[in-house]
Amino acid sequence: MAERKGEISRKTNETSVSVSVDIDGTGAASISTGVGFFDHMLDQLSRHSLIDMDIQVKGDLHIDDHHTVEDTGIAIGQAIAKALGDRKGITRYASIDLAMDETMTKAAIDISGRPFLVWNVSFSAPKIGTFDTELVREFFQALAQNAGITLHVLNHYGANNHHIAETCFKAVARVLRASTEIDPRQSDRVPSTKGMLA
Ligand SMILES: [Mn+2]
Repeated sequence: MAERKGEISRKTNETSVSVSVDIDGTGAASISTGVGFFDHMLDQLSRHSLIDMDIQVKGDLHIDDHHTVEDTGIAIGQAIAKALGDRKGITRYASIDLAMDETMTKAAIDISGRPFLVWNVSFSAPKIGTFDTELVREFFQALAQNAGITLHVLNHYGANNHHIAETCFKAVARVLRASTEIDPRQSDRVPSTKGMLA
């Protein structure tokens, strides 16, 4: 099978982002965004998707974390889209209900080529440490848009905001893993009656 790797470098007046991914990796991560909590979440994304991720970001953190988080999501999304190429052979659909202590979060994915995010998650506090909780959605919006995936995330319940955020990243990681896995029963064709997904 051809390698499924993607590399994106993106530079604006607000951020400088370089991302490389290997879909068929082991979850090896080298991540530095300058935002501690975000690094912790991206580490989960890599570890539980088994997608190797090298993510190096320098952003305008003197303003806030917004541009850094959004632009990292854009670059990861673009890198994944590039790595998936024509999406031939992929499983395409996956969903999971992921538990972590008192929290339960569902993620459902369609590697459709059609970007869409349905976000049904709320936080009881505006911050986790110094991290703005509203940026969790911003990240997944940028990811879904740029990867060309339909992504639904629903928090069923939970009390701790760190857990709620972390279950979102872990659940999306697991559905990314399952949906990008090659389906041995149709490994040489695109899983769509349209004949294309890209
Ligand atoms: Mn944690």
